[in-house]
Amino acid sequence: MVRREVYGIRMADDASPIRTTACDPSLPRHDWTLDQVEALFARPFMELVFEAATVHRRWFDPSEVQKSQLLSIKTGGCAENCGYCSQSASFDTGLKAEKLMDATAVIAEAMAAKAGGASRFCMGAAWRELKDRDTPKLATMIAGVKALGLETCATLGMLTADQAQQLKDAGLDYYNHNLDTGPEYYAEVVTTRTYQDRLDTLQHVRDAGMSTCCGGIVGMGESRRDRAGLLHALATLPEHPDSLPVNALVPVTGTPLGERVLKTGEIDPIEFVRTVAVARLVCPKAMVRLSAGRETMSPEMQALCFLAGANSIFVGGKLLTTPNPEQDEDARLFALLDLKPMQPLHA
Ligand code: SAM
Ligand code: DTB
Ligand code: SF4
Repeated sequence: MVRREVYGIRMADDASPIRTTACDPSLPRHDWTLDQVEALFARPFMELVFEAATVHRRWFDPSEVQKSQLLSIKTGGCAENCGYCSQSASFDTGLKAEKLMDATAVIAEAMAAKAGGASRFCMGAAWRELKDRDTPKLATMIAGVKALGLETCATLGMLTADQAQQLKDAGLDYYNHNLDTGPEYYAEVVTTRTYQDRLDTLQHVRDAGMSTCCGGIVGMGESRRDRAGLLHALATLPEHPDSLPVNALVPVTGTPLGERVLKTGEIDPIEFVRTVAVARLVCPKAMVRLSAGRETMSPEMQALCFLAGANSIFVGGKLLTTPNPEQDEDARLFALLDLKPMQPLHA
């Protein structure tokens, strides 16, 4: 029987579950099996990075990296118990809760972000779900940020179908809602909402015609199978995420998962790069964002991530509540690696 190799997985020509796209492994597929995704993780590292870099080049200019900037518009006091999060009211992390910012202050921050070189502005709120009473204020913020010529993104917890439509009508381009980890490990991370709750909000976002930003966190004590489970869940969504953030856990004192990692040590950096590479392979057209955790990554590590297919970062000295490399540091990184900022698609 004639056999061929796709990402090193030997396939029988006519019995292959991936036969429809096997001729061109850079084409998006939605029929990945968990075993296939795990097999990608097990590829020899150099092959994996080469394959991811090859697919990256099929869809993107590898010298371009998108810059997004985050702002916490409502900090702390969150009703969810995500075991990694500084903002959960369930853990004593020393963070002071603040109320929702005024639209004018948010728009001023967006202006500064644009002046600093960001092309997308993401507004984050420590909410379990959006409350209808806050929607008008958010609509004003979103419209104001959009009017600056920035792509708009928000992450506000769970949404109903109506709320998603209202945000879209206000000018919201992207909605961030992460699956965080694979379905098997999910209950170790959060118990106040289900995987299905997250999937439902993502469906409302897609139905409203917004682009999705959906990814997860690596280094929370999960297994490689769990990381494959996350990427399998993302790659088998009805539509692949438009943006796929890969966060490295920022260990926060006082959070259960942060405390555990502070004791046991962080994930092997090469395993993190593997996760970025597999994300690029299974969601080839997504913007793969090297998200939280860059503060402690060396330039060499970040270069490997860009080589493995990451093409987006958060810029500015702060993520939501934790530090991020300052502008001048990223300017040096871009110069060192001959990278240039990507122009916005939606603005
Ligand atoms: N409350 C909303 C929600 O959870 O969807 C929006 C804000 S929440 C902080 C956005 C995402 O940030 C989370 O889904 C998680 O993936 C990421 N995140 C939060 N804390 C983190 C940490 N300590 N390290 C890495 N990623 C983190
Ligand atoms: C995402 O995946 N990462 C960002 C954004 N989406 C909202 C948030 C990272 C937060 C890191 C921890 C903090 O600063 O509180
Ligand atoms: Fe709340 Fe979001 Fe933090 Fe979870 S990740 S505790 S939902 S702010």
